[in-house]
This record gives sequence, C-alpha cells and structure tokens, in this order.
Amino acid sequence: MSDLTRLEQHGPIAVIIIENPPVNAMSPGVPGGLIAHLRAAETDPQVKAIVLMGGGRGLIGGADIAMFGKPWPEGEPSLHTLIAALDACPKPTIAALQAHTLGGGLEIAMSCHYRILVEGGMVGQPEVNLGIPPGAGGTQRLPRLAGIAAAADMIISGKPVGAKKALELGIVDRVVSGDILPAALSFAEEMAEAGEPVAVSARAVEAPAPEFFVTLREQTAKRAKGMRAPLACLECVEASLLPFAEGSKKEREIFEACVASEEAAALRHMFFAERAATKIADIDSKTPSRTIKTVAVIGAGTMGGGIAIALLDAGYQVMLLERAQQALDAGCARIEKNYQDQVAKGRLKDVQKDARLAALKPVTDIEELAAADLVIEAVFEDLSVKREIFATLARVTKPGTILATNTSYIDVNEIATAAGDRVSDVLGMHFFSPANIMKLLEIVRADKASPEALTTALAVGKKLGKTPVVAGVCDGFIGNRIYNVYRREAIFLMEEGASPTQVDHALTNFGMALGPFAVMDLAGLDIAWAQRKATAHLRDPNKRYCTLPDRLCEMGRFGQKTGRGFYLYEPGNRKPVPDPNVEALAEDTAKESGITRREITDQEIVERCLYALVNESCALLHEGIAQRASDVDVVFCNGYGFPRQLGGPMFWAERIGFDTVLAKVTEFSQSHDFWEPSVGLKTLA
Ligand code: 3H9
Repeated sequence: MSDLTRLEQHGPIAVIIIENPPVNAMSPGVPGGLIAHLRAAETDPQVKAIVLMGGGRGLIGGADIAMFGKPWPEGEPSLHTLIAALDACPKPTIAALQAHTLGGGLEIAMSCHYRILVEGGMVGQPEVNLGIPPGAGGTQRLPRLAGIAAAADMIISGKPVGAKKALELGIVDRVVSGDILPAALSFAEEMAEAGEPVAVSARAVEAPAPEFFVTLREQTAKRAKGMRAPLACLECVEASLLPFAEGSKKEREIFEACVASEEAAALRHMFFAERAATKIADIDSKTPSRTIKTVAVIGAGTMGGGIAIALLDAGYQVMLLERAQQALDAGCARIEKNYQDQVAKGRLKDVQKDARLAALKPVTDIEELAAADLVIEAVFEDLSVKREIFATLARVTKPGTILATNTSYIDVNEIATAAGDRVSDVLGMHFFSPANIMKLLEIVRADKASPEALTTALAVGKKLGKTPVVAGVCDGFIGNRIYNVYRREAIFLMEEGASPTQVDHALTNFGMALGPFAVMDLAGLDIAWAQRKATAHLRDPNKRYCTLPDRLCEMGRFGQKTGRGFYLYEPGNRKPVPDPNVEALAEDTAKESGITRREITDQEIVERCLYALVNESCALLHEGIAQRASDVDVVFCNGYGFPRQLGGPMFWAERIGFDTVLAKVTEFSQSHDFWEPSVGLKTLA
C-alpha cells in the first residue's frame, strides 16, 4: 500500500485520508490506495459509514495535471475506477471537504452519497481553464445535484462557489464550522442511521426549457473567444439529460478529444508556467519572506491610486503619500469613487467599502512612512526625482522595509544606488494599468536586491491576487521591451501601406485581445512620446524611424482621451473610427523616407509583428532578463492580451518551430535594416 493514502478507524466510522501534498491530486497510486481502503471498510462488519477527506491543508486539487498527455502506469487503478467503486459502495459514504475541492476532487465528492463542507471552503469544476470539460462524471453528477442551469454555469465558467452557495445549490448537504473531523464523524453516524443511501448517479435531472441550450450555446460561443473547451463543456452538460451511463460515455469521448488538443496543451503549459514564474532559480525556495502589514504608496495619481486599491482589497493597511494636499485629496476621492461604483454595481457591500476606506491613511509628510513595511513609489518617470525619493526613504524607513519602484522603464539599479546602504532592500514592482484589475506584476530584480526582499515582493504579489513574474533590469523589463518591437513593426507596416484597421484586424483575428493601434490609443500616445523625446539622443540615426506617432502628438492627438489618435472617437464612444487624415499622414512619412507603399497581406502583418516579438523574447532570454521562456508567455498572456489558448509567444513559436521563425526573420533582415536575428533565436533554432 502506498503512503499516499491512509485509513483511520473512529469507532464505527472508517476515515480514508488522501496524503498527497501539496494539493492531494489524484496522482498514480492515490486512486488505487483509496480503493483498497474502501474495500477494507466495505468488508469490515464494524464499519457503518465511510468518510473520505484530504489530509494536510485539506484541499483536493483534482486529477494530476502533470499526467495529462502521458500514459497512465499500466495496472494502476485510475480516477474512473475509484469513482465507479464509490458509486457502487453499499455503505454510506461522506466526503468531508475543506479549503478547495476542485475538478476530479469534486467528482470524487459527488460520487459519495453525502458531502459536508467547512465554512470558507470552495467547490468547483475549473477544467475549462485547462481546455477540457470535467472527465470523470462531473458534467453528469453536478446537474443531478445543482440543476442544469447552475451546473452549466459553474462548468462553463470554471468559477468555484463558496460554502453558502454550494449549500443553497444542493452540492453539499451541510456546512460546518471549526474542525472538520468531529463534524464529519457525527454527520456519518447520523447518516448510518438514515436508511439506505442513494447514489447521485441514480438521481433524475430536470430538463430545462426547450430554448435553454440554444440561448446558452449562442452566449457561450460569443464569450469563448475562439476556445473549444467552453462549448465542449456545454455539450457534456446537455448530455446529462441522457441516461447516466450514456451521458457519461459521451462526456468521456468529448473529454478525450479535448485533452489531446493543442488548446489543452497550451493551457496546461500556462498553468505550470504561472507557477514556475514565481520561483527564482538561484534563490532557495525556503528563504523566509518578511511580514508585511502596512504598505505606503508614493503618488496618488492613476497608477498610485490603482495600486492602493489593489492593496486595500487584499487587506493591507495603506498609507498614500502626496506632497500637495490638493493632489492627495483628489487621489483619495478617486479611490472612494471606485469603491462607491463597486457598491452601486453590487460587487461590494457597504461595510466592505467602509472597512477598506478605513484602512487608508492619506499623508503629506514622507517622515510618516517610518511605519511602513513596504513602500511602493509610483511618481512620474524622472530618474533624479526617484533617486531623491529613495535617498529619503533610506533615511526615514525602518531597516528591512522593502523599497519598491513602479517605474516602467527607468534603470532600477540607478534608483537603488540612491538608497546607499539600504540598496539590498530596493527592487521594482511594475504594475500594469489599471493596477487594481490587471493580473500581471513584474518583480524587477535589481542587482543588489536581497533574496528576502525578492521573496517578500513575490508573496505580496500573490496576496494581491496577481501573477508575478521576475524580470531582470533592462529598458522595458520583459513586457514593454518585447511590446516595443511588436508596436514598432505595426507602425512600420502602416507606413509601408497597411491601415491601422487592417493591422488591428489581422492581429485580433490571430487572437490578440486588441490590435496595437487600438491599444496605443487606449493607453495614450503622449507617454511613449515623452519617452521617445527623453531618449532621442540614444537613437541610431542610421536606423529607420517613423515620425508619424510624433506628428500625431504634435497635433494634440493623444488617443481616446483627446477623441483622436490613430483613430477618431465620437464623444462617449470607445469604438475606433478610421481617419483618412492618418492615412494621408502615412503617405507623407513614407514619401519622406523613400518608401513605396504597397499592398500588404494579413499574413505578413501577423508574421512581422509576432516574429519580431519572438526574436526579441529570445534575445532577453539569452541575456537572462527572463529566467525561462515560459516567463515571457506568462507576461504576454496576462499583460498584453496574447491568446492564452496559444500558450504565449514562446510556446506558439516552439510549436511552429524556432528554425521556421529564424528562417523568416533572416528573410526580413535582408530587406529591412531594423531586423536582425537575435543570438537567442539562433541558439534556440
Ligand atoms: C481534472 O481534475 C480533470 C478531471 O475532471 C477528469 C480527469 C479524468 N495537478 O496553485 P498552487 C501544483 S483537471 C498537479 O501554487 P495554491 C502546482 O503546480 C484538474 N499539480 O497552490 C504547484 O506546484 P509547484 C482540475 C497541481 O495553494 C503546487 O501544486 N483542478 C495541481 O495557491 C501548488 O499549487 C484544477 O484545475 C493538480 N491538479 O492553490 C485545480 N494543482 O509547487 C488546479 C496544483 O511545483 N489547482 N498543483 O509549483 C489550483 O487551482 C490550485 O493549485 C489550488 C491550490 C487552488 C488547488
């Protein structure tokens, strides 16, 4: 018997425990161990009821995702065998659930006769996020417990529900507080006396209104954004109207087809990539992180305000610093309005809003930051201003306070040296706008940053619900550096003959959430303009440069906020309208640069923009700015709208073949001076 599972005897109740840390996944050995204990309990005349639960943190994470796409060890019982055994068990079975019970975990729980869940626990079928429907009866049993509509919603969205909702929907029979084991034992004794238990598979499903699946299919197709899995989930749920065995067979067939798909491979890659991104190769994973309770944010503008909201939402005490009282008041008013809007939309309760605002302390005196455990500076991009702030922070904050800058492109090492002997506490925490919404957080590793400072920043990022990625210091770190070449290519293509609309459509058809011109208009053209002016002296005069974006800015066309940028915008409408004047401007700049405009295909647009991005990603991987190729994928999918179902630019390029990418990049380099195959790409090819 493997030590992945355990059997305990508590009087007439047998308790079977999964001991497979970190998440009690159904790895090889686990289902077999559980079946053996189940058989022992079934045949033991002393046992009246059987409890099944997760050991350690109590969660049951589902099937072992690392096993998908690999052969299951021969002779080893599978999750399906376990579920069939539970379904047929003659004695009452009770799943005692804590923390998260997800995917195959919930499928196991639903093949028990009864379920109890601790307050604060969650249950869900998140398989859709991995490009698959639940494959071990989840789509057949959940409708039998919660009804078709609620089950379809949970399975298609992949969103788990909390204890209160799970009870309301009938997914669990009881919600308990405190220690799960005594509650499970007393519930089991009760059920042992309650008469013959009925398996969930034997329950009936109530058919929904005839148009239910038609409407749901339309909505799901619209939201699926080219993904197959949400519709596959729907098909499986629809099959729950068939007799149980038939519906289960259909679920299995659809699951098998999905699990072998490219979409599922890409989404599995993203699952592991996001977890790998939080690990730093040369830092011991046991490095302790510092305790962070109070965080100060310097700068109450859009970025500082967004960061403050993210911190308040995560339960931190927040100090917001602005030197001018008026700017501070305006920043606080924006934060309050954000919370009021959330209350109005029903996303937040009044008491929660009040608690968050009570945790916000506006300050105008930097000396007050002595109380902070972490400071995040989010003032405008000016090296000398930032250096002055960090020199002051080094003096006023207590030793060990982490000093982070939210700069997007200034050299973090140069900022860090201003902190003198506190240099090891300095690093970058680069948020993406809107900072309270966007998942991506780049943790910028300054050369002298200590391991504790880095692991603490990563822990804070996780607590904020972000997806943190560690990046080295360079212009633009990982995300903006590779986005810059992608954007450069889009602008050159426009100069050569493509319209902003054509470029944007070609890339959204590829799967990008927004086209590059729509993104530039949304973000505001003035920020990149200021950066170009500040670094103009560093530009190689022999390399191609397109003046069109500068000219738009000189005309006051800063994008959506001024109603005009690469596109035109009607007041109060974000829909981009093509502008013939921009087309004329592109003709002018092309003429001045001696470029003959031509027809450009959508394929050339996709290849030029994305291969430029891959080429640069390989370069920064080679330079060590990104620790691993998958970090680039995490950055681009979470911060720049790359389609997750393609697994990020590096996963996508690997599927195409780095040699194919290199051949195309080499071909481009023969006709464009700004293209050069990077050493990193050559190495990977
Ligand atoms: C499924 O069940 C299909 C079935 O319907 C049918 C099959 C036939 N497998 O997230 P964390 C690892 S599909 C393997 O940082 P947390 C993870 O990689 C499955 N490994 O912890 C990480 O490893 P490392 C459906 C897994 O406490 C470590 O555990 N289930 C799995 O913040 C810690 O992970 C899901 O989609 C797994 N299932 O969050 C649930 N899960 O330390 C996916 C985690 O080496 N899991 N790992 O980097 C989660 O959502 C979260 O892990 C959970 C815990 C909420 C459970």
